[in-house]
Amino acid sequence: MNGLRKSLWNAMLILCMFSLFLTQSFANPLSTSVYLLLTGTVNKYGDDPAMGWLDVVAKDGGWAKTRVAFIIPRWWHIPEISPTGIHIYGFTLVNASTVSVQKSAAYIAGNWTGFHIFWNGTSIKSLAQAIKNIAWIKTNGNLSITDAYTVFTISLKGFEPITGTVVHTRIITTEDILEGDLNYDGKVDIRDIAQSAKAYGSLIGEIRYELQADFNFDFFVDIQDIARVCRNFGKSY
Ligand SMILES: [Ca+2]
Ligand SMILES: [Ca+2]
Repeated sequence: MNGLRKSLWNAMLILCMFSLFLTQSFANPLSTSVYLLLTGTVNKYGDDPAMGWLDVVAKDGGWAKTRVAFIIPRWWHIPEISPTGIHIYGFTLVNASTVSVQKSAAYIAGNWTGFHIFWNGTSIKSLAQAIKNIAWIKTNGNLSITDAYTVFTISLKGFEPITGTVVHTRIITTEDILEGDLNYDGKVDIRDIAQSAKAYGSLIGEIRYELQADFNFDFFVDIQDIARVCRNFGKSY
């Protein structure tokens, strides 16, 4: 661990301990609900092979946070279309109209915003530039998770179907869930901080980037994201 990373790590821990101290006495009893926490990998965009992630946190009959981001490295199979570039897509649910979490399937529908950028793949600087110039597109559609939580399809108006495989599912009945539990083990602790620290400073499209760690979905994992892990540090659900 170099000096800078070590100081950063210490700063995060101090911030987390402070958040813990501040929030100790604010327990808020609520009635219980069914929650779904799920991650998946994107395998296809239409007929094209794609690589990426799906991240879902949903409350049955209530709200949902759903994000998907993936790349299409077309040079694999159609070199004449884009010999050196990468297509990057991202979508986030902004307003859920239906959130249904059942025993073996889930369905989430509503309004989404999304983007499609083409990165020429030459440098991180050109990727940062492409992200800066993102034109957000409004759309609507749904995420359908089926077959006992093994596969998913996202159907959005104006786009090809996004399909993939579920990697991890947790369905719990509890009063409330906590933001910042990156590994979905029911507590926000040092492991979650470590996971977000690993992605710290990364940009969407880079190997280290982790969708779950990018809480505000601005395609960077920075101190604002780490602060949101810290907010619930030491708590469990
Ligand atoms: Ca955790
Ligand atoms: Ca972020």
